[in-house]
Amino acid sequence: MDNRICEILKIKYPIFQGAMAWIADASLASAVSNAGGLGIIAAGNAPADVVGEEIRKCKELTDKPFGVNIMLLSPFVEDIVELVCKENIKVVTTGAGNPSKFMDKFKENGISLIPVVPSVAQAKKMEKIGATAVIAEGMESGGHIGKITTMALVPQVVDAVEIPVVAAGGIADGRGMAASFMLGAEAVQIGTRFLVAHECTVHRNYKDKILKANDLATVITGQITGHPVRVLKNRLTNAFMQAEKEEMAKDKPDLERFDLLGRGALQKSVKNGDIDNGSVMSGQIAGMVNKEQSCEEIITEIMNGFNNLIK
Ligand code: TUI
Repeated sequence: MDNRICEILKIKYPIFQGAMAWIADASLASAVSNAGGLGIIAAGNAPADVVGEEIRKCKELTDKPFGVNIMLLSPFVEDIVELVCKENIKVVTTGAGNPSKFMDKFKENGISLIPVVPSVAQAKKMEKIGATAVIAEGMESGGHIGKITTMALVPQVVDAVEIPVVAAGGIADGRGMAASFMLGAEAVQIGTRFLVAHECTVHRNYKDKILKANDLATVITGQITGHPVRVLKNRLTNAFMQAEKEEMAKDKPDLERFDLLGRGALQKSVKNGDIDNGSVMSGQIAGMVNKEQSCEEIITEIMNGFNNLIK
């Protein structure tokens, strides 16, 4: 395949695995990389020793390229930047903020930076500081999201920058990938479909909730805190929505209330399987994700669908 992303990153297929915090570990990332995509270990909010262990495991499980995602709101962000340099990681994606202050460090260490951008302005900024590519992530995605849809964001970012654009948000099969390429993207990032991969170590209950979800199953919480997050509806989101309604009606909203509600919520669902009181992050495409497969089967199916459509 004649593709800038594949050439630069030395991967077979232009498919990135979404960096899902607490979920995207060595098991998932190595399986995606072994299948020809780009596996990505999510640092999330984890300390450097935990992430370091996953990186070392991943190196044992694959000899193919893989990346690390740095979640810029993490309290350990500086340590994670040091870690990726020390571990000789070749590609870093970032999310939930502006990675500019780490760019010199990435350049010194020969790391390709591919940040998630939620807007055209942010994409231009990233190109200017020397990003290798950008991930234009629409608000169909699970987790922390921007304000624009993939359909509207991708072509505007493609027109605004020369570097390759990776489309993310609402993509789970060959049709979504082909549509993204029609918008000018040169790769896609897929999260939700990989949640139910055999190699994904997320709790059984989380997988079942994704498999059962329909098109209307997600909701956005946390608008009031400035960190909107797309999750599957459950008892926690009902409590969150109720609290948002109450606090919005006040002159001085109590934002600490949301900190308390959200604290540890992702680990609850991912690790303990508490999908009622935990945060079950998922993209809007969950309604279409209804079978469990290996990463290799997922990638082969997506590429076959894509190639047939492009032909
Ligand atoms: O980062 C994500 N998705 C995530 S991170 C995450 S962990 C978390 N949990 C609770 C609250 C917050 C985070 C779960 N899902 N996607 C990439 C993404 N990046 N979406 C939006 C952005 C973004 C937003 C603002 C990127 C850059 C940006 O720039 C603002 C600035 O500082 O200039």
